[in-house]
Amino acid sequence: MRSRILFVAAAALVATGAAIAPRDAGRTSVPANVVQDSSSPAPSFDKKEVMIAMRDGAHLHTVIFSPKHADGDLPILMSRTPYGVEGMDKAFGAPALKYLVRDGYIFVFQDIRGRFTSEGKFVMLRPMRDKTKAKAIDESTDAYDTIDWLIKNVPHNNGRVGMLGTSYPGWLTVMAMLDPHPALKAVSPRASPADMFIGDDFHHNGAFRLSYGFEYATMMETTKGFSAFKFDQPDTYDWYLKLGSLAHVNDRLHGKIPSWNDFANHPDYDAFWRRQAVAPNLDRVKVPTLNIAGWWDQEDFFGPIKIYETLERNDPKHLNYLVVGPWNHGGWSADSGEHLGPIHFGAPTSDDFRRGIEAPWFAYWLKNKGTLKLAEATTFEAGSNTWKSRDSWPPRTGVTNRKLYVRADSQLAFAPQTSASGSVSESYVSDPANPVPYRARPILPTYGEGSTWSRWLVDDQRFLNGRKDVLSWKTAPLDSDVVIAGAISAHLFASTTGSDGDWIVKLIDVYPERNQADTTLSGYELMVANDVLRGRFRHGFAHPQPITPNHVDEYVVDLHTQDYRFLRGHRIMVQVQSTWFPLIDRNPQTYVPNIFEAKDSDFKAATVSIFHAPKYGTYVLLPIESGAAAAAEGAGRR
Ligand code: PG9
Repeated sequence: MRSRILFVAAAALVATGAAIAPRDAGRTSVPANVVQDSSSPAPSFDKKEVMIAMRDGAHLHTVIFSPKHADGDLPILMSRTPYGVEGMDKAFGAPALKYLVRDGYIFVFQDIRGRFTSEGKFVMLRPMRDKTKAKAIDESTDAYDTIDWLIKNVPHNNGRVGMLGTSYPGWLTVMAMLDPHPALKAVSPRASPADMFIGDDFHHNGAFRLSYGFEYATMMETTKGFSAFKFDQPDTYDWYLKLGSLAHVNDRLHGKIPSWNDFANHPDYDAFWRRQAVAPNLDRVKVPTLNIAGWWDQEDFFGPIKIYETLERNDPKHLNYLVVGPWNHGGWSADSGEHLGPIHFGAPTSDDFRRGIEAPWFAYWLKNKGTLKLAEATTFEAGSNTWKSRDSWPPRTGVTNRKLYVRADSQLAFAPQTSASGSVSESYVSDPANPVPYRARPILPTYGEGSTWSRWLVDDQRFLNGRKDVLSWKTAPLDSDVVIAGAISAHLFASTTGSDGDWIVKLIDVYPERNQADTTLSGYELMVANDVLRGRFRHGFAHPQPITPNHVDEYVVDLHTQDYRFLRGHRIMVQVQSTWFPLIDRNPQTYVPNIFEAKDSDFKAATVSIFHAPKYGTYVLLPIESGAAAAAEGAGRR
């Protein structure tokens, strides 16, 4: 078990991410997206373990693998991780590392402060240090001190260092590039969180990601290892529901999990979250950066796009690049990336990325090899299953923003409902005692045996058929393809009888009833974009405000960016609901100052209404590619 975690962590470190390491906790089989290729012999490396001294005297456990038969001096590729570095030897036979191993690097893996045998104290996403204090440390100084030691002490290094990692190790890569050591010549953060209150693992738009936040915090902070919280019920939906208000969590954790206490003590976007957010520190691009994200990343999609966009504002030398593929969290390290769950992409997208982009990119910056032909942004358009080379992301030209309106009779169209004929609104009762599950039950522990967490974003949404607290609107079958490329947002004109509430919106591709291309997908409902907004934060995340009951307000839900082709014959669907459990904690629907302290009696059912005519027009704003605008017109005909 331990060795498998280590193997996975190793693959994760270099090419994917620790993303995968925590997922492995409690498993007895190799995770679906990292396959050990026993047929490819691990090349021979000399392995050395060292404790490297940081400026404050703490020593960090570091493993160095130098190829035995190197031709001259080599660059160093480093990953830093909270998930454990022992057993990395086993990673070198994995497909994820194939091209980098072939090209020749000295691989370095390091346990960060306070993890495994590294000294010091672990702090979850340790904020940047106070730079007025000369002796202050953070993950940026630890990376700096490590690189400084490596280039002076590792034999046959060429004086250039690259860093990469996914998720937490991706964030550690971002930290390293904020005050980079001069030898740090190329970085590739993948799925790095950027802001844990706005869009990554722990909250989305102020709504708490209950199952992930609780399970990750207990996994990381219960012991130094991976002893995840033990649920006494197989379906965590039941367990979290029975728990009641989040005020009961510390009956079980006894106040011993620092991150949980931080969640509960900082329910709004205060200085705690602002200090942890990375965007304010990304003033300019200092190191060539290859940002990687996956369209169906179940953990950190907001982060990598935000980091790319923020860096892009100050990139005069054009050193900042973006690649977004049809991947889940860490999917770029999957054995091939030909499919995600039942959705096929027509090519081994992960292998193509590693061979065609990752390996040449590092070779260019660290070995002076080749020329750099990479586009500013390389995005995968699912639906047509093609890679697109773009000169910006989101695209600045060739796209028209069009409103897709919800209308009476569950219709969705590019033209609004013109008269009050038909219903003017749709309503449902949102009951915190019976919340909408976010995936088909039983919902197993996030990283538990048999969990499908890593691919839930491509789950068929038909499992919700029959739920009266999920509203759906659909276009007619499309006359021709509709292509979206760029930012999507939902504009709900809505009211609730409660004084708080959550607004969850999903944009869905509905496959034809008889899908000739793949009959197993007939009628499939694939989420293309989605997110939640906690109603109290509709006017800003720092200052929550109660909702006025029965008052129609506009709620704008950021659905992020996508590059997607809805094929002719498919329909576009929009769904709205107010619970998504236990992914998101239950909103009491009665305004309380801190939901983590709500009483069980605060949780009340509310009647929610979505308006579409004649005064209000609820819509989703879609970035339609110009060539596809005509098709959008077609979809507007009813
Ligand atoms: N999504 C994980 C994570 C990153 C950063 C903080 C907390 C969790 C991960 O895969 O590493």
